[in-house]
Amino acid sequence: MGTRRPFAGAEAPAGINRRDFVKFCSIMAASMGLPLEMAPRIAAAATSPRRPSVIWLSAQECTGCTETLLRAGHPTLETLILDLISLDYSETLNSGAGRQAEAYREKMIAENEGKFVLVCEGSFPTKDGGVYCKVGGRPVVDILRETAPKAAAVIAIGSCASWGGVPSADPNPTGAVGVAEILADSGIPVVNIPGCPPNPYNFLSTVLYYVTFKRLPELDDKGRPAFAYGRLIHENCERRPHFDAGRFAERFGDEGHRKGWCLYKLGCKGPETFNNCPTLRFNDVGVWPVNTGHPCFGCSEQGVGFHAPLFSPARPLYITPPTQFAPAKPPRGEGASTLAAAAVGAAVGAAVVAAGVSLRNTKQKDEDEDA
Ligand code: FSX
Ligand code: SF4
Ligand code: F3S
Repeated sequence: MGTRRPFAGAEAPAGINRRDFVKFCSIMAASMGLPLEMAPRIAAAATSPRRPSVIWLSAQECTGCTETLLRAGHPTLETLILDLISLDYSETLNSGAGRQAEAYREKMIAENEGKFVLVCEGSFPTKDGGVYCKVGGRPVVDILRETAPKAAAVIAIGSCASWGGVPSADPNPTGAVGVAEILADSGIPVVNIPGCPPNPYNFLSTVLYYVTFKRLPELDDKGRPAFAYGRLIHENCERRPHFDAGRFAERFGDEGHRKGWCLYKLGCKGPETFNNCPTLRFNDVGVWPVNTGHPCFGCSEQGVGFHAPLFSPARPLYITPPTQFAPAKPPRGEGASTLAAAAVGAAVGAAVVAAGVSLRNTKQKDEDEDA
């Protein structure tokens, strides 16, 4: 009797070869923290002809979130997104416009009530009755309020939709807030996928999880999928050994910067930002802000990106042991002195952080006293 192949029956979507598809589903299972045995279930769900209807609302944003999904360097992503869901309304991608598009949105919502996924991109203005962002002549915030209760799930994509993002930066002239704040009294749960833009794979994994298991993934206390936002950037950063050894770039272009040392003193917010950028990376070529030489500015963290000054020291939330270590065996000739320096350096790193925190606290105290 022959054994059934685990991926039997799950044909790869058109345009993707089967080997790539099987590999992709295995990577997705791993990135969601699931055992590899789940990969065939994910493959079956991803290729099911029953695709969830998605209504995609756009409010105050730059369209970067849509762009990051659809202009991905790897064709698999775009193909899978559009194969996985039935995108029934999206202002960026609609072929119709005006009254025709609005009428189609209402029709799709009525036909799929209780079953569609509402994806929101951008922040929602609340000042002056929400007049600062209108769609079809109506404040988009009103469209959100009437649509969300009819959806099966609500996903806020990007930092703008999660907690206001760019449009909510001081002085926040439109009273921009995220979806969860608008729906706070409704009891409707909102999944936040923050980032400006977010990593498209974090969105794809969340949707894949939903279509595979018919429920939302585990969320943290800020509504983010725990599998993607469970760790501080600082915990997985490849520059972390330099932080622990007390080696910091002091200025852009100085020797430390050129040598790839830690960017903490240039304002890196990795120690207070939860995201998987160092492990997932972007654009299929392994880049992320810190490995291009730019400090993380906390684009995905509530109250950090677009709110904290760019070059001010981060408030390290906690100091954990690094997940990546400097080589235990020092390079030839450096011997014990390197290890001793590393031990001293770890203390230096902690001291620098403590100094940064106390600097911040003093500054805050001064501001409080001035207020
Ligand atoms: Fe905001 Fe997304 Fe940044 Fe832009 O739409 S999260 S400004 S990448 O586009 O909402
Ligand atoms: Fe990496 Fe920034 Fe942490 Fe330095 S402070 S180790 S650059 S995340
Ligand atoms: Fe944003 Fe920082 Fe990642 S700036 S993209 S959260 S490294």
